[in-house]
Amino acid sequence: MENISYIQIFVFACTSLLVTTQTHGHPVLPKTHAPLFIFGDSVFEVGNNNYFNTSWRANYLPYGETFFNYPTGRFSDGRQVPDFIAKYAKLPLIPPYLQPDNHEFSYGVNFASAGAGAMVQTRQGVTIGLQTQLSNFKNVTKSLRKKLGNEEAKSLLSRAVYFFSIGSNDYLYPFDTDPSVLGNYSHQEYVDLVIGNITTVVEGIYEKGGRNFALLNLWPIACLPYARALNPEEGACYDAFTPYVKLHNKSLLKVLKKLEKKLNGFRFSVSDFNEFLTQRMNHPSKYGFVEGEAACCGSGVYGGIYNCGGMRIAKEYNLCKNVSEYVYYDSAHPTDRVYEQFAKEIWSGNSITTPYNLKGLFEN
Ligand SMILES: *[C@@H]1O[C@H](CO)[C@@H](O)[C@H](O)[C@H]1NC(C)=O
Ligand SMILES: *[C@@H]1O[C@H](CO)[C@@H](O)[C@H](O)[C@H]1NC(C)=O
Ligand SMILES: *[C@@H]1O[C@H](CO)[C@@H](O)[C@H](O)[C@H]1NC(C)=O
Ligand SMILES: *[C@@H]1O[C@H](CO)[C@@H](O)[C@H](O)[C@H]1NC(C)=O
Ligand SMILES: *[C@@H]1O[C@H](CO)[C@@H](O)[C@H](O)[C@H]1NC(C)=O
Ligand SMILES: CC(=O)N[C@H]1CO[C@H](CO)[C@@H](O)[C@@H]1O
Repeated sequence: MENISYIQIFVFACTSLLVTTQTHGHPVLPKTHAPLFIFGDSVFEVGNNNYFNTSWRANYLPYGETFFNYPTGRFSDGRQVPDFIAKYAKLPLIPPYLQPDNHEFSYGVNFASAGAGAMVQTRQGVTIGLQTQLSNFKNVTKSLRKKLGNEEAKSLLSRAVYFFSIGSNDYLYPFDTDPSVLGNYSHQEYVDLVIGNITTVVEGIYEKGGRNFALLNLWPIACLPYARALNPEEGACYDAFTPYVKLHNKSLLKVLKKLEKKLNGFRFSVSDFNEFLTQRMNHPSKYGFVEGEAACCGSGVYGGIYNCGGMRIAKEYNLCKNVSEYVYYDSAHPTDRVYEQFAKEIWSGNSITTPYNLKGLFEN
């Protein structure tokens, strides 16, 4: 296991070396390549949480079993969506911001942290919230300016794509801890706080020169295996989440259209992760899956108890025989195979992605 990670680091270091020596005639990427900066939660996490004290980690087996062959910290049996998008954009694998040996930011970097929300109080202290991810990004822009000079850094940041998966934890967290918090707000008021905080971060990146933003809308969190287990009526979708998801998805699109009008050069893409997953959950066989609702790895009804790997709640857990048959890997996260289908669709398709697909955002 150790060997594999060293080899990966070595390959990455060599790739960086080749690019920094491109004047010697070995360019790996054209000078005008667009980097990928990644923000968000466990859907996009690639290992930041391995570097601070938190139980919100996936750096133990069986996570990573089908692709990397070791647990990288990704909440998946293999890759995450940004891994596929980086590949399609001909970028190297984008490392986590906190990886200590990484000083190469010109292909982008991944700030995402499992458990994170847009609001500061969402799982504060055990995750890197979105506002802190913005501070970390600002720090990266500083080191890019130092390394490349102001002009080239500015150009790089304006070509870059900023990719977000955020919001679900802002709604899940109060249900985990103290649902009465939500009682003080109407659905729309609470959604407005979440969307307001996402907007602040998008605008903060725009101020630093970012122009191309890709966001996922909220997925059907009411029907996650995890939410089904949370439901007092065990096994049914937890419908208390649904109004938030509907309003969030509506408001997100609205606010991005507003920003497009207000901010010169602002371009965006919203991908309907909700519709994509709902289709696969309801009609798994149509998309090559066998099981759309239960998790491959976990325990209890629908595998909804969040203990894949046996490091949380209870040691005993079940692992399915053939992960390719499953839409959900653990109680709250899809499989590598689902992510690959999704990444392909949002990269070059136009059925669930609007107004640009990811390829369109990269071509600028
Ligand atoms: C990590 O956090 C846990 C839970 O808060 C605490 O019990 C433990 O002492 C911490 N470990 C370190 C090394 O700080
Ligand atoms: C900012 O970036 C520098 C250089 O990459 C790093 O040494 C420092 O720890 C970073 N600071 C924060 C607050 O992340
Ligand atoms: C709801 O609001 C009231 C009045 O502002 C406050 O006292 C209370 O702590 C809030 N409840 C929660 C759970 O946040
Ligand atoms: C962001 O969330 C905080 C609560 O964490 C809230 O007080 C604030 O108003 C929100 N910001 C916006 C712009 O909505
Ligand atoms: C695993 O499931 C996939 C998808 O249903 C199927 O194509 C494959 O043949 C299965 N593999 C095994 C070893 O059964
Ligand atoms: C605009 C958008 O994508 N809306 C979706 C948000 O999620 C709900 C499900 O709760 C879908 O019905 C909407 O299509």
